[in-house]
Amino acid sequence: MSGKDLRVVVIGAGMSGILAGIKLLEAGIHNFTILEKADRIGGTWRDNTYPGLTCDTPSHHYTYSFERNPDWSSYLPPGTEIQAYFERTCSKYGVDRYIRFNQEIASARFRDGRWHLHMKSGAADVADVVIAATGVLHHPNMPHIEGMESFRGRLFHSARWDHSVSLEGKRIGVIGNGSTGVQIISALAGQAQLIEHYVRTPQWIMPVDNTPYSVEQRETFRSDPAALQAAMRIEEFLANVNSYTQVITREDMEAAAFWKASCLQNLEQGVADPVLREKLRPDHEPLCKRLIFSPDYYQAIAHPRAALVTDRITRIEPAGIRTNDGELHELDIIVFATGFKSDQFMRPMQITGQHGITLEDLWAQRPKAYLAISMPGFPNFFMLNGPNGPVGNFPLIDIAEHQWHYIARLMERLRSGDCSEISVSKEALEKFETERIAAAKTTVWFTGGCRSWYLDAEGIPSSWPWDYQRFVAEMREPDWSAYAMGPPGQ
Ligand code: NA7
Repeated sequence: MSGKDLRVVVIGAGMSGILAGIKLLEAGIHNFTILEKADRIGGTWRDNTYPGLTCDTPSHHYTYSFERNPDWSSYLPPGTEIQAYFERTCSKYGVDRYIRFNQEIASARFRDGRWHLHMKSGAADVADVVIAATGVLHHPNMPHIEGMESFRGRLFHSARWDHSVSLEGKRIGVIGNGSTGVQIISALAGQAQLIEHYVRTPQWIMPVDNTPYSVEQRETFRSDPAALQAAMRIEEFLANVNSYTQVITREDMEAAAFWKASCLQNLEQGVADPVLREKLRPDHEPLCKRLIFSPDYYQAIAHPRAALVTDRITRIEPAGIRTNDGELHELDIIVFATGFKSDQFMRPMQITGQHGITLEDLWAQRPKAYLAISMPGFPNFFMLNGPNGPVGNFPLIDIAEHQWHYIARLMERLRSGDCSEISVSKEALEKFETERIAAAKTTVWFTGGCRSWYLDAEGIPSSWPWDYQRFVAEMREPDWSAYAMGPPGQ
């Protein structure tokens, strides 16, 4: 890219925002700032510090393609290693100099051809291009349970873990059994005096071998890129990410049978107690919810000082949780592993585009963006991992890299002076949304008989509903006929 000196603001210094910084520098764009509301980089890996935190996609795939990491300690590495990877990479590529911390944006308004940003700190900025890299699972979902304010012990969300609280000798209740709840139970069973797992909907659990890589293995990955590539192919095969996506999008019955059989065998063989096994048996199709990979949850929940609670929570009382069988479960700590509001993205930021259109107007029914990247009336405002973006179980880091390539092509038009403003047309977004929703209704997220964070308020899956190959092809080059462009720039 060369030409007009664009001023770019990136929102967020998590995985996608750091990627944007690296790629801007690579393209010779130095006139940019990354605005980060917290005081550290890392996004989800900064916010989540709960015991047992790991990635749920294979480690060697959870890196930027240009910065592989031979040193991961295991197949599903702990969160601290991932946070360290991003900190290291951010500073290695010189991106840290471009980040301004403690700058939460209150509003962004498009006026006279540029974006005017106002921070809660009172600071302001003006940009030609805004890249929102604000993350998908970022806003904790804290359901209100009657009486929760009255609890005498400590109560917090998994993404706001209170490390000042000692777990020793404590009775801990964990609500929720997504990847987070399962990882916490696996880590704490046997450590606490008692750990109770409150499960509303049993989940399918895929077994995974998470044996640490040996020193020799890591040395080989370091010295021999071909060995690392080979390990990645094995990881890919084990995680079967491609077949996973095919099941979701194409109702590939053979692949579906593989996933179902593996999870079922894990349940049958992994849980000896028949009563516990039946309580843990899901009533929906595997993959309807994001599949959980765990090497040890079934052992953990069978621990003598662990308990599965499937009775409904009726209320929280000063001493603990009351369930609908009338029992009071006395607890010292309650952890809400209740997931995230996956429809928030840049909100609560007030974003106003052309002719006074606001993000709330455009997203009144549901968050939407053409290819998860561009919105009509919001010129030169592009998103990484925007609405309806996740592709099957593919690591979001890989998705962001493809999206960046596409955004860079849009920015080239601005930089060359071909046009001064670029955003998808209303018609192109509507056509895209109609096709996306129709395809989404054929996926297992919709047909599989469950609710999950993949579904929006109307029950429509908020994901890329086609296969990975189509996603990659779409990201190669914009279909320029989908875009409305302002007059040539100077
Ligand atoms: P998830 O996967 O959204 O899981 C949230 C869990 O919390 C799930 O088991 C929910 O049960 C449960 N939940 C939510 N609200 C309630 C209430 N009110 N009462 C009882 N239980 C509740 O979030 P995670 O943090 O585990 O994982 C998010 C992603 O991060 C994951 O997919 C990976 O990609 C990494 P439900 O199933 O709705 O009955």
